[in-house]
Amino acid sequence: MAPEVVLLHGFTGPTEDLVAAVESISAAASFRHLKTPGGKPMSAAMTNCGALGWVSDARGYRYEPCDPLTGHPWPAMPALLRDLAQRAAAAAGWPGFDPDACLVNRYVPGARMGAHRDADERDFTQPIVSVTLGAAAMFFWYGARRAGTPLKVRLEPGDVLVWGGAARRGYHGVGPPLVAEAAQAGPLRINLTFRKAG
Ligand SMILES: O=C(O)CCC(=O)C(=O)O
Ligand SMILES: [Mn+2]
Repeated sequence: MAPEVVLLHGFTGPTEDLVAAVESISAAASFRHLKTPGGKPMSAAMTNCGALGWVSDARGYRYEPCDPLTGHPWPAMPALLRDLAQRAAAAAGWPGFDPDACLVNRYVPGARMGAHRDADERDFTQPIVSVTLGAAAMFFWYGARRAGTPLKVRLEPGDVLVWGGAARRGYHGVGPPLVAEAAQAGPLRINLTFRKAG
């Protein structure tokens, strides 16, 4: 898509088992609408699995080992998901990826994520691996600056997008689920992003 931003079209194969894994994660750590440090609720609902989970509240953005809603550790990262992330990273040119965090975003019709960069992790030598399930959406890649006309790509369920190296801190965002075209999959889009956070 851009230097060091690699689209692996259809990489996951059938997605039913991945969706079932997400359901087991959200049964233990439910989807919630986090607030930005400024107090605005985010339109995507989210949860986490893995040793660390990303949270946002009035104290800022950070990773936490426990779910603030329950006080319990985040659900473990299912082997199916970890393995998928490792294979995708290797296929995109980053062998040896060992994610310790997986953010799970859920987008209902109209929900989106504005331009931002993933910058709360410690290790920027490791890539981001992003998996689309459910419905398709347009993904926007801005690159080094949050300005100008982004590159656009339509992410289909089963697609995996990997970015790393000089692109690791690139600005990106995503539009709402493409509902009209998602009759088969239902209107929800689920996105998994795997990171080496700690
Ligand atoms: O849903 C997406 O495709 C992007 C999600 C994302 O950028 C994030 O969780 O930081
Ligand atoms: Mn992001």
